[in-house]
Amino acid sequence: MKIYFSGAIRGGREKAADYKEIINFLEKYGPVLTKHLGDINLNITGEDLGASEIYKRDINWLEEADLVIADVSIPSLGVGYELAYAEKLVKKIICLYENESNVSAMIKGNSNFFLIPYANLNDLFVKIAEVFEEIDK
Ligand code: 6IA
Repeated sequence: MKIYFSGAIRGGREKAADYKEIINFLEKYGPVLTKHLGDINLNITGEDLGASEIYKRDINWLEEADLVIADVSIPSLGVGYELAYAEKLVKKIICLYENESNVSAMIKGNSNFFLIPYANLNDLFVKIAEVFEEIDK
């Protein structure tokens, strides 16, 4: 099962270290196509010469993915775009968010997204494992 993990870049890199741990955990279930999201050196001020290439590559990966998992704790235009795109492709979609995050109603109110609120990463990993058990059935 190929997994597309989505998380904020220009939206803010405060959770980059968490993304890295989440990606490592998800790799137990299948290859994660977007491992760079967990790269804490991916710098939001870095020169973005290849925006068009990045866009095409990410859309190809989204099309290839069996499952899209987004951390929506940090509002991000790119993550919202990817979620809407994945929804139109009728992908399985899971949205993760830390309790108390200010998540848009366009995400929280969408019955096509399976929502997983979490208190901390340990709590999240227990919940993700439960969801994968259901997917495997
Ligand atoms: O609006 P955001 O930048 O927060 O959007 C983040 C989402 O868009 C992620 O889930 C990524 O899949 C995608 N995305 C946005 N920018 C990039 C990127 N480099 N590389 C790969 N995926 C991206 C941006 C250039 C860097 C120097 C900041």
